[in-house]
Amino acid sequence: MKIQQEQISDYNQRELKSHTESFDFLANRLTNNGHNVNDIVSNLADFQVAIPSWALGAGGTRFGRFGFYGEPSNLEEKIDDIGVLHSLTQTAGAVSLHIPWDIPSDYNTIKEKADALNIKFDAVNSNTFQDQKNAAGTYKYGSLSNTSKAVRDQAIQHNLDVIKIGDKLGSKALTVWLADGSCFPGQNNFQTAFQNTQNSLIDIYKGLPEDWSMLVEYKPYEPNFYSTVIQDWGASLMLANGCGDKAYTLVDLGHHLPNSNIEQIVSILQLKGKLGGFHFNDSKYGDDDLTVGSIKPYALFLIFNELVYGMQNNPQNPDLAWMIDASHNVKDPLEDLIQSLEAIQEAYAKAMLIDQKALKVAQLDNDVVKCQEILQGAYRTDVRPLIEKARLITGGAIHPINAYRNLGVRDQLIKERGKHTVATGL
Ligand SMILES: [Mn+2]
Repeated sequence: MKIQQEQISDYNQRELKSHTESFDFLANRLTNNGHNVNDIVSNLADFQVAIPSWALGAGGTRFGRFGFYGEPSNLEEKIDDIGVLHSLTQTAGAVSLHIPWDIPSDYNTIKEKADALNIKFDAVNSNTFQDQKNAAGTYKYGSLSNTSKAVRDQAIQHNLDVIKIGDKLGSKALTVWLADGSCFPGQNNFQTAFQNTQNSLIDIYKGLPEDWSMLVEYKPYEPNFYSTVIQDWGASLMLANGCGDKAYTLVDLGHHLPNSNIEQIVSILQLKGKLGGFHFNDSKYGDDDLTVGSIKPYALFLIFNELVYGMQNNPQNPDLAWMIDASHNVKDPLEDLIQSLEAIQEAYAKAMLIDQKALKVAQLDNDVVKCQEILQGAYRTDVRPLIEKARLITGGAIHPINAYRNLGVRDQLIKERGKHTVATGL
């Protein structure tokens, strides 16, 4: 399934009048308030978020999984789906592969397909949270932190293999998320587990190509329910610092205890030049993996405020690897991903409307009310016409969800793939 450019242009023609009216109105207002609308639209058009290769099928919980018709059953079809997302939104120009779920059988075919769809290979993800077929050692009691050297070596080798796979495709980063930890007090020696993890990460780090980076993700609980070895940003930062300049912390929105001040975490990590990657999702209770912006859009906006500030003021911090890390249990995964992409762009656009100069003055004056007025003034602006404009000028659809339904994409996928295909990895 490939969407043709004329299909999108035809669709846009029908929406153009209404878009132009709302865009002109907003652009005029923003320009009068001193904003450079062209810069904002062009930043939005440039912003690309990686789609993880495992997110194109239905997700599930430990209680079960309800499949979704027409799921991609191999990596080629997954790349096709990302192509659909990218042609509609022009924001999904990257894929983040999960190994071993998505090892290419033919590297050239996959690369050509991705190239033709304008999709890059972003960070590759290793998996030591499941045992692999025919593996000698088990990760039941940990991988990089395991008390057994043989198991640690197996997990290190897996990560080195993942780097090789990513290198063949043009990836430049390895993301490490560990399920390692303990379910019961006394099960683990915290210090030994941490030190084993540090040493294992150093061995992996040594295998990074020169222009690669390593992203260390953290999570406070689950699947281990008493402790995780890399439980928070502090542990991640210590491990990254213990490896070297090319190792960074990765923040996943869902990997925090309730009410953590995530915007403060990203801010300080950028100050220290150590924020390397960012995973988007949303949650109500824990790591719920819900659609981005569906529960706490204001929190997302505050996080983007810090991200934008960092991108503008922290040259010591690298460009970030952005990825959606959500699970699609009851929605069409492609529609869910479009909604997430739109929520990300919306938060980004609103953050760009914050008058940083005025905010600084208000902060220096300790004018707390004014500070809040500035933030909320930006947040309350309906920025959707700016996002529509960014899509329009890059060849995307003015309203991607409508276009997706209008073009009958899912029906077409079911026709091509059948009803009962199952995406790998879930
Ligand atoms: Mn994640």
